[in-house]
Amino acid sequence: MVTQLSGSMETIYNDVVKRNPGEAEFHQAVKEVLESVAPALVKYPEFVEARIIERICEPERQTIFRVPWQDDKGQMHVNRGIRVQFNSALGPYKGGIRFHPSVYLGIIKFLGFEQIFKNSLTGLPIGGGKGGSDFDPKGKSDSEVMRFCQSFMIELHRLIGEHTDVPAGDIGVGAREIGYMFGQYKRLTNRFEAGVLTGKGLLYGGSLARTQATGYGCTYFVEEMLKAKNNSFDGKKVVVSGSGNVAIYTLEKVVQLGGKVIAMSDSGGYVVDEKGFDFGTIKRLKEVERRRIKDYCDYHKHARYIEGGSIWDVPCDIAMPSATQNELTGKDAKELVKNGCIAVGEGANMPSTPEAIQVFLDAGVLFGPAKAANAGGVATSALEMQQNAGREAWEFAEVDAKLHQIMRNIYKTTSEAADEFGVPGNFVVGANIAGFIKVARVMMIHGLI
Ligand code: NDP
Ligand code: 2IT
Repeated sequence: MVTQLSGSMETIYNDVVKRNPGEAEFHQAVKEVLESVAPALVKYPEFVEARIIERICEPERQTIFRVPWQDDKGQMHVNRGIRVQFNSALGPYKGGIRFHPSVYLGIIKFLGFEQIFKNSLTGLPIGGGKGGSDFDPKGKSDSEVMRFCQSFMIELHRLIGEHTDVPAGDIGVGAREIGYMFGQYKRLTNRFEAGVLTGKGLLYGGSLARTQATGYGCTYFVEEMLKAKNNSFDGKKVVVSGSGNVAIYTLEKVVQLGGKVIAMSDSGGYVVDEKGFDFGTIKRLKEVERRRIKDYCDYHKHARYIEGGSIWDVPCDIAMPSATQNELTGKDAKELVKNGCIAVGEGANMPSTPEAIQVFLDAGVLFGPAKAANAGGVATSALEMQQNAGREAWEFAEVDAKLHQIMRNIYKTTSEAADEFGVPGNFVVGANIAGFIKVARVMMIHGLI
């Protein structure tokens, strides 16, 4: 990665920091893209003239709203809802909704900003956006979650639509929440507009393989990186952080490809199972019973739970961070490299700190950045939109085959861009440039908007 910003890029970056005070995650995401795309601006000086970088860093629209709701005891609460509609050059705004107490504007903006380039890489017609709330779904009853989702949608419904903005899930938002939000949207608009949300249940317009798509896609991306080095998942020890949607289906696909997942986590700590995690147990524990990762040890007595600590201390061949932003630090990266890690696939968004990324690149570790590696989720959301538009429901194998092909294409596009711009093997620069150029070209075509 180019670690220094060039003069004009530094001016733009400083301006972004000044205009968006206190939004550290957004600054971090912008900085990485600005560092990466400098060589593309030499090839396309017209982007500089048209102020594409400045325009791309400014969301087209951002909305913050009050979400009042009542708990089961009748007590009233207020949370904050956010939707950032970042860029619609390539299609309707598209990106998930996150419910987590840490959510604030800076997190939603970093996610929305990254989503622009990720969605561009998929090759599908989707712009970039993101939303969320500081609501904490943990420990809430189904009816509390429902009331919250309904209240959230009372505001959100004005902003979204199948041709305008199409939200989906992210941390804390899965099929249950999407169901409640869809029901409320239908009620408020009097329209069964299937394509307004993705990640829907299979009984009312959801796509087979969307639930699996991010984890499967990330594993396919790492498989491509390994294949290019005549290597594979076969016999590899893999550490997957988190134990949510992305982590669960990363586990399933890694096992299918002959690897063994030896550690998984949640925000409380991590479990090590040297024999390899059992997919059935994890799926039941997390998706049905909504329990904690430490409860895995109740079913597999040989496994051990470590409270707190860093999951990256567990020696492995492949690391797949799939929990949250900045969960893998420079120190963690050094530990992974020391223990012989050969590849990293980012299932989460921005899970590695800039220092960690530099350590991996310096050590020649195959590094699949989030924008490329976890794009399978949103790509399959776009496939869900296609099915909804055609009132079709494709077979699991058909969607999975399309997802697999999309991930192969993303790998190819990313690695070719890295080669073309003089940094072979640097998929951070490759993904940022490839994603950026397409959006920038369309922004030029659309004129000054
Ligand atoms: P889930 O809510 O299903 O799972 C999140 C997991 O990460 C949980 O195990 C959770 O632990 C852990 N986690 C969340 N926040 C923190 C934190 N602050 N510190 C430590 N652990 C944390 O979310 P997803 O699996 O959907 O999302 C995981 C990541 O993947 C996110 O970065 C998301 O943006 C990204 N992503 C998701 C896509 C999708 O399709 N769902 C698509 C592309 C990227 P706990 O239960 O203890 O909170
Ligand atoms: O970060 C992401 O790409 C997602 N949370 C999925 C977004 C989507 O619209 O499917």
